[in-house]
Amino acid sequence: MERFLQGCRAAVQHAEKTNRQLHVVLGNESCDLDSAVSSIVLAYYLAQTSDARLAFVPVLNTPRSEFPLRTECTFFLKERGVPEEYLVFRDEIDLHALHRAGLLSLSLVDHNVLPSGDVILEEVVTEVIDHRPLERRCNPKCCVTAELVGSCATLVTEKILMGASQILDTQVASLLHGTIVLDCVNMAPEAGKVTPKDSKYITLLESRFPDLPERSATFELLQKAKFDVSGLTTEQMLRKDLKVLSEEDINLAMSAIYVNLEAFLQRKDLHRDLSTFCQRHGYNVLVTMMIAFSERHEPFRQLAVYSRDERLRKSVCGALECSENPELQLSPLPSPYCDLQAYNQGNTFASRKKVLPVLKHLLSSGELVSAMQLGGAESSNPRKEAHRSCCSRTAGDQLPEGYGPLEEAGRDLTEEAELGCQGYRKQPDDPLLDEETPLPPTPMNSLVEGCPLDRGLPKLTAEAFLEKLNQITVTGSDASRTGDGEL
Ligand SMILES: [Mn+2]
Repeated sequence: MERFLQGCRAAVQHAEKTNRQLHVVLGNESCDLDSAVSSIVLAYYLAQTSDARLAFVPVLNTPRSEFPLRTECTFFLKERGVPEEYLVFRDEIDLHALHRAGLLSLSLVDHNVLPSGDVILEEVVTEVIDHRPLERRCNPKCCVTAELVGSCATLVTEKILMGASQILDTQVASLLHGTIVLDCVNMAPEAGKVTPKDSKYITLLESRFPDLPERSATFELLQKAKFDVSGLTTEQMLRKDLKVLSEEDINLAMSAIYVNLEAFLQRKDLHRDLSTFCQRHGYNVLVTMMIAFSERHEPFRQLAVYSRDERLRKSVCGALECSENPELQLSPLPSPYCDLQAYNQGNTFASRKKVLPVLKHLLSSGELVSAMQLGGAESSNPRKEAHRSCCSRTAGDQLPEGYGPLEEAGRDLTEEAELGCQGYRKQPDDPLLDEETPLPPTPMNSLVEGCPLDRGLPKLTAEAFLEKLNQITVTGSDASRTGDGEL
């Protein structure tokens, strides 16, 4: 596998010089574990079973700099001996230039429609393997495998076992195995993800490779890695699970973080990082919800409201303190910074999903806008002016769909409709996008505006997933207990 991946990097570097045809296996832009493993393993399989004149290259469909946010991917690939430095990321290969040079063909895995920026590449797609509902037009030149199973890795496993099962070794089998276990929530039927085909192929893998790590242990480790933000910078931590509400010139960001407030406040250079983060992205207020677990594995929540603008901060704090639906039962906690207000949230059931509408309501009431205007009228502080012009720049919705920094990427029409908030944006490539749906959706930015699915896709977040896990715990399922215990 290592040698194969090294060869891929070389093939990409020399493609235009050598005029060698590249066949790229591309996952979806969320670059979750399913996409990453499906593209690596399928390319590996194709390289060993197809025309040697072609170079088969797995491409992880995210810039390399974004990859650390996919903590379950970085953890699992490292654990299974796939060196990150050998992988090819989307910003390391110019697919459009290769296409123009007539050197490109594509397999799509874990998605079946290219995002708007890549639509031109559709004419060289020769194969699709996906486990979402098909949204693509029929093209006789393209071979489509689409089945609504729990994991795309199941379909890749099937293809290999049917085609050339001898290429499977323990490493390749364990990559597929772990991915299926994670996507199918440890094969627990209560979670509603696993299908008979997933079970069939995971059992087949286990019978051929009896030394594979045990399912539950793998699931626990992956689940833990997914929420493990300890290796991330503060900026990455804040971006990993972020929602942004906008109204006029005001951008209010709310981030969910799986550490406790104490650990968060103790992070090195936290105050500088918060300030830089808000300035860089034009956020006037940043609300952070910390979710952690007590020794008895009970979840608890804490809130931090950060803003350099005192009026805005006080408005937001006031709205949260006075909220009746839901009542948050906030009690102030000591904070080392005067522009950061910290709280313990007594009502542990009020998830971020429930707190967001409170903030949205505050935004649409115009209170924040007038608070900011008042502030602006009083001072002509150049720093504030710089901050404000930065805000209006990023507040615009005219960004090219699916491009630019994460928090500026395409808008999630589902949540926007749900919250009724104009300007509400969500990352289309939320690493946890897949978690809750019975059928995994195509990445948001693949959806054309006005598509019937725009409003129909369920809302998915790490928290919603957590809530679901907690619910399952009540019914006493094994799978959920492991998940819950680890979080
Ligand atoms: Mn998938």
